[in-house]
Amino acid sequence: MMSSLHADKSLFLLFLVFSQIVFILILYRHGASSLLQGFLASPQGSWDYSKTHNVYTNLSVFIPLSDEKMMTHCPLKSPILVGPITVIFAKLPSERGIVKKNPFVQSGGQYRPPHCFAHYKSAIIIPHRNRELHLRYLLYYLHPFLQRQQLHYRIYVIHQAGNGTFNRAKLLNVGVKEALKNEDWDCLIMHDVDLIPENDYNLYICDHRYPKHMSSAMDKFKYSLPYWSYFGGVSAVTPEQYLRMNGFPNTYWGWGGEDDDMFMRIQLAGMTISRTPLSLGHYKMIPHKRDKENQENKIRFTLLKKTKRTWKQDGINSLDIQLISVEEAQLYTNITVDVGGITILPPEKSKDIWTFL
Ligand code: UD2
Ligand code: MN
Repeated sequence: MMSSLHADKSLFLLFLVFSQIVFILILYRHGASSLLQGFLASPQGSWDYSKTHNVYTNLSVFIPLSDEKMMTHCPLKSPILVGPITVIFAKLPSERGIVKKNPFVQSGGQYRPPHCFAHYKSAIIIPHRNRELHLRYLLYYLHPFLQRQQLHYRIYVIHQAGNGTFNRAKLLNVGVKEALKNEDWDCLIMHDVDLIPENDYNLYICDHRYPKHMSSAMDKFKYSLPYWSYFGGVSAVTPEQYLRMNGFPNTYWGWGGEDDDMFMRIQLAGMTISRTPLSLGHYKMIPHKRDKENQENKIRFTLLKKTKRTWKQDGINSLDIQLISVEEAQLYTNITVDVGGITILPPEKSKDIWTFL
């Protein structure tokens, strides 16, 4: 009897040691925040997108506390997440309508849960020009989406002034710099204006190990990755990760390449990326044509070949812009900036405006 008890005890101890080793290995390989994300994002694995919920579901349960001293931290797992969201682009909501539906959003598009202290502070940074309708849809969907995650957040729209060639990555650099003047954000989320998240378990928080690619499964790519190093669409970096990779390149004018450069500089800075699982990273892109002043960047492959040599000089440490205005609109902070570039009219194609560095 005694010896079998003894054997049981040793077996149990062995089991404990073994499970601890497994736990440490998982932590080492996947990091605490992905464990947390895994814990929060139940049910794990696959999601059923044939059953979806209205994006404004459950928000009325958040009521401000009459006595702020009674306020405690929000629970780690928001109890009102719903999973798949109904995303349709039929009737365009009015700006006033969106404001009415989001009574707790403060001037500048900022929100803090009115009933508890948020665990995370995220800045959403949107490069923008002449996509007002896309912006309206995004604001309609994103505000309630983020509120259900119980985040402290603020939406920044970085508007490129003039009609020179678009420069997405440079606008993102401006957004990060300006956002960090407001608040010590835990997480900086780079967000295309035309991408709508389809699952609110896709948390808008950073992975503290590595920059995180969030739009891993988009309808335009049939909900799969277009290529393994893809980093376009929506991504999240901590301020530390951002500084470590010297921000984003300023030298990509027009469409394409800047996202691959971001991926490359992450590796060059000794990091790698993490990625939201495909079943969770579902996004719909509002269908659109290529914008007139966002011509394909034909020299992007030449630039990418040079990144290894240029990333330490070209980035947040070399950002050169003229800030035109910072305004607090009702649903977002509107930053307008002149990102430079030279605009010339080629003689034979005088209707096309070309910009280059
Ligand atoms: C892809 C990537 C995008 C970026 C781009 C190449 C996806 C979903 N996204 O977008 O992250 O890497 O390729 O540069 O694959 N924008 C304006 N006004 C303009 C032009 C662009 O607001 O005139 C902004 C807007 O936020 C837009 C983003 O820049 O979502 C990317 O431009 P796009 O949507 O024309 O390019 P797309 O869909 O191929
Ligand atoms: Mn797009």
